[in-house]
Amino acid sequence: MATATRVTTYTNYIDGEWRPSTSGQTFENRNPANTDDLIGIFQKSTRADVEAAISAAARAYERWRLVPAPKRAEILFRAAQLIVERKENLSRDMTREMGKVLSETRGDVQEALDMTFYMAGEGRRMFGQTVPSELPNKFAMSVRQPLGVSSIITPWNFPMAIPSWKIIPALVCGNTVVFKPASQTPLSALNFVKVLEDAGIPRGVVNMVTGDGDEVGTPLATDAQVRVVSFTGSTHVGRIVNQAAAPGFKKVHLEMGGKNVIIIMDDADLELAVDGCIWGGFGTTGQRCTAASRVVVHEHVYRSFLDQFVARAKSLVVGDGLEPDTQMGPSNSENQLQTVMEYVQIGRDEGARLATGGRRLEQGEFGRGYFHEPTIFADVHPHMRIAREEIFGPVVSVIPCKSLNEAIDIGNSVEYGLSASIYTQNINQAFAAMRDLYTGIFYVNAPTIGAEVHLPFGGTKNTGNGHREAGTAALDVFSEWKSIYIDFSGKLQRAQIDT
Ligand code: UN1
Repeated sequence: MATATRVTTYTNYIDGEWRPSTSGQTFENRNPANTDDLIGIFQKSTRADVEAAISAAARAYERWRLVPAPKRAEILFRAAQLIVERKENLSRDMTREMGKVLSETRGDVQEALDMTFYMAGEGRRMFGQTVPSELPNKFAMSVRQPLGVSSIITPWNFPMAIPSWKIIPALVCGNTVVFKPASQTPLSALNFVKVLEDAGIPRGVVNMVTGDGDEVGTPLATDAQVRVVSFTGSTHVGRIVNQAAAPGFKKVHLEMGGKNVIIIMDDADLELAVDGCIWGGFGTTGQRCTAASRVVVHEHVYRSFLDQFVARAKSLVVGDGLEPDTQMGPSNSENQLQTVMEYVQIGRDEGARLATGGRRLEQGEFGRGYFHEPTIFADVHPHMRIAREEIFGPVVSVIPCKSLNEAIDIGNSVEYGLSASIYTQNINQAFAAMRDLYTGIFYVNAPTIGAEVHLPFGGTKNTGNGHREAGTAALDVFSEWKSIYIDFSGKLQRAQIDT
């Protein structure tokens, strides 16, 4: 683990060995709350490194697929126990490299832990189907089969949770893995791989290669030996991954952008709704694909809601996520912060009313990191770019509405469909919104964030491509069905023949 006094150079993990890249080149990983803090040096890998990792995974697959699923699961169970032991250090490393506050990085590690225990349990289930055959003395069933080498490409906002949602189900199903983490959070990725190594994952079953999207990501999407690609990131990059993988007919699972709405009706518990909007909008500095970046409020309670929401946003303590009082950390990078600042300008130019925030924080300690004020635009019109495009930062658009139907139309008016929520005391309104908001996740009287690992996670429209991760849906991504017919009649029985 990196310490403040000694900077470690970390390597790739290929075929059970920690190896430097053949490029001889590296990149730096710095703390977004304090860029003077150099966390570590990581490998800038090449296509050759990725190919070595894919070949190792392909070789290991021939052994790993034959290990009984409950035995694979025992290793995962040990991994989960190691995460329990290491949780505090893993969380601290994650806050240092990603920026979100310690209570949230503990939550991120907890999600990885939950997923690992959960999937360890699936090793003893992994249910298939048995159905009656249409012929006598014949048995029919289908079983899950692994697919082979799985490419796992993950973002920086959930540096351990998201890799775990992909890698752990891939492994329990019997696949092997080549993992490319985001270049902003390679230490958390490496910490996770180390857990798997220490738990006894056989060599070649999990491989990790760090580096650029183009150089490392492209072969992961195109190499003939890869059978599954699971990607979480922007819709723009997801489309590139999807197109690159298409000629090889790989199974592609994509989890992309969001522009999630919270609807607040005139009978809502406003205090609860304000709490939800603060957490949903500014938790993780707004850098969740589930973030509540739009709040649509009934005109009868609009003023009152807005006053309370703005007051609460103003009172949020921004700072280094390792400080116990901090409630909101920095943006993850200068680039990300620039995007936030561009959208603030776009919102102003479009005529939205800046109700609070809107500035980069640069005074004193803030000057060393990528900090921005929690920002609320009021009186936003649904056609404005700030109400339609994913910002991935601490910027929330508040939009007035006159009815539930109008709120649902606004909710559905964006290209994304990940998560949505309604605050109301009226069960009829709650159910109507649940049915009619076209998203993969829906909440009643809770914000748009906070999905649990044993339910399917994913979205509609340009958020995804029809698959879901987490829950047993994850098994569907990382396995395919084999249907088996066993004829014990001792004679030729011909199906689909009229007699
Ligand atoms: C993401 O932002 O990509 O539901 C994942 C949530 C978290 C996961 C978010 N459990 O907000």
